[in-house]
Amino acid sequence: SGANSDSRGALVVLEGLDRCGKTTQSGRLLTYLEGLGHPAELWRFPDRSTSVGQMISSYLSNQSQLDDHTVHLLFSANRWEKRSLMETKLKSGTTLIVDRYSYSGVAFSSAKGLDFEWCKAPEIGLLAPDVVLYLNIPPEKAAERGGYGGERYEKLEFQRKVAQSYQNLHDASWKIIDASRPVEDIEKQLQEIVSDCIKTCQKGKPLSFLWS
Ligand code: Z5A
Repeated sequence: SGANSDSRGALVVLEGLDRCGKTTQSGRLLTYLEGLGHPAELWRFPDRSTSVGQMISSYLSNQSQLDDHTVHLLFSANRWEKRSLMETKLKSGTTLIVDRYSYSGVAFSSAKGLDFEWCKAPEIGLLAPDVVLYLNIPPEKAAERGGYGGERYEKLEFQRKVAQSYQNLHDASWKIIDASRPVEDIEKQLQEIVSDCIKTCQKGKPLSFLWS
């Protein structure tokens, strides 16, 4: 199936509230794809390994204070610094499973009260995901899972606002997944969706850009 010269890997994004299960499911998806012999990598944003990522990390763990607009632009810059590598990987046939992306950027910052369109603007021109797997869970239920840690956004009232902001971001690339179910049920559903998505990309579906 790699015969098509426009064949490429898929850009698969997982989104959702804190504790919705993204980390669990993205790891399982990677294992699944590796088992099929399909080239795949697991990425996550923020990517705390870069210097921009370290500024974000220190902010999230309450070790530094930053203006809300500033931190929004840092999160965006953290995606821009990975953009060309992302394109290279996809074009070389590697599927990227990405734990959080631009939707987190807009959902969390607009939940703080920043203007929605202002929040979307710095994301324009980043690669658009082929599919967004939104792990849907009531904020109360997510909070029950092992409890929240000490990071800045891990508070129930704030997560409720984030859930509302996410609602304004749904588009045709989104699949709403019931994330309250057992891990294995969700895993199975994601495998089916991602397999279909990969096939479409192997057939030469062109890359597209946010916000399309
Ligand atoms: N942020 C932002 O503001 N702007 C941006 O542009 C970006 C991010 C990219 C850090 O993200 C913060 O940055 C984040 C958004 C903001 N703040 N919040 N909230 P992060 O990625 O470092 O942190 P996180 O996304 O919140 O990760 P997490 O806490 O690791 O949650 P998770 O990955 O969704 O869940 P999990 O680790 O897979 O599962 C949580 C627990 O539930 C764990 O004990 C599991 O065993 C359990 N679990 C998982 N699935 C199930 C099911 N199905 N049933 C029962 N229990 C389950």
